[in-house]
Amino acid sequence: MNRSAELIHSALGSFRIELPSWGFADTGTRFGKFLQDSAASTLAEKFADAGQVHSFTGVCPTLALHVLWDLPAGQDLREVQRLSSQFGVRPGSINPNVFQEQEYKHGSLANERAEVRAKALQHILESVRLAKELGSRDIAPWFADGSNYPGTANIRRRKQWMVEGLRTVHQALDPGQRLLIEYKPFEPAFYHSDVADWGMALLLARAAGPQARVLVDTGHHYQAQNIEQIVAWLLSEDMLGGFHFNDRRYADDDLTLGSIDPYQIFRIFAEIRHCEWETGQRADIAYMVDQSHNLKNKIEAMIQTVMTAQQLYAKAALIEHEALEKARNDQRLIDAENFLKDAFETDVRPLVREWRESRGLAADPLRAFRESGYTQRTARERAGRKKGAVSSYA
Ligand code: RM4
Ligand code: MN
Ligand code: MN
Repeated sequence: MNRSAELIHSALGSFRIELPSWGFADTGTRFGKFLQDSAASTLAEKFADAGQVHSFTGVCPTLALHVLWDLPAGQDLREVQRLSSQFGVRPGSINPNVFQEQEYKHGSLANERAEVRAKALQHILESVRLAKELGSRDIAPWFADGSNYPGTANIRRRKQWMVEGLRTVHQALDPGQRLLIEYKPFEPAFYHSDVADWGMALLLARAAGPQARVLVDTGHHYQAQNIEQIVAWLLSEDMLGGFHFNDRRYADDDLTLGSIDPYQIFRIFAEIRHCEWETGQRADIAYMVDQSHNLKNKIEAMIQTVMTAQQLYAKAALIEHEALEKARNDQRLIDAENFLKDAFETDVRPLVREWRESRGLAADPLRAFRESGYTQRTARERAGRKKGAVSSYA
């Protein structure tokens, strides 16, 4: 095997990507949903669809679950375990939902009303319990908390409530578990968001306790923000817990990873790989997709995303770190930059295909999935049942 093949095989060998259960259901924009006959509407269907992505790509062994949508009160967890073994996909991160119910109009853990804060806290604690029972490591809350008009919120007081809530959640964690704190600058709140950026998430994670980390959703940044610098800083603070992968043109668009700016994702991977090269250790980062495909076939879009992530990760694996570091130290700017560009511009697809074949996987997972006829079959089986029954954010 030549050096490039070795680098790519070893990088892809340990690169796993979690899938979001909500990416298989009918979701939409705030203007409406476009329904697909083959979309999943039950937890069993979501596990089945995720199982398809995993069986064709071989790298997606876990499924992120949203508590309200997937694990409503009374859900028999043995049934979840049964689906998990039937479809070969384990429950992944547990995502509390403290943004959908009426009470959360003015926020959850940062709400002015003690009874709403208590309700949100109970829900997140229940999520921790579910995670323990399902053997999930990460609890990943995202907070819609914020306000729409200047002067209407005591920002410092709300920050303190957020700290108090997260500390209590942290106390409930088992030793191996982690609390991942996701940030987002705006939407649904349009004046201030209580957890608006990585600095706020970092401070909250630090205040919560040693098992808390920051979660970076690639779509949750302002235009032109240097996400790889954020990643580098979080890595250097040992505070990067995980990613939600997607792409964006304008805001939190949930477009397919790499569809708009593949170099951005590559640069993120380049920072991670460089840090791993320096420390000689794999960074403990949970990679996950957070995309809802309103127009594309959901399973195909998920496979396309996984293939894109693998290609960009494989490109980053080709970076010559030692030579790059030397060029940096010698201030040879063009050489240093070209170490990135050369890796990025390499067509890694033949080597990625070769890696798949060496694992007994389909060389082209998208094509293999299409040829399986799964979409046509599920469209027939699932069409006609009550649509829109599944709750979602659309
Ligand atoms: C948010 C955020 C969360 C996701 C919700 C549905 O914008 O990305 O991770 O759980 O959407
Ligand atoms: Mn997200
Ligand atoms: Mn989002």
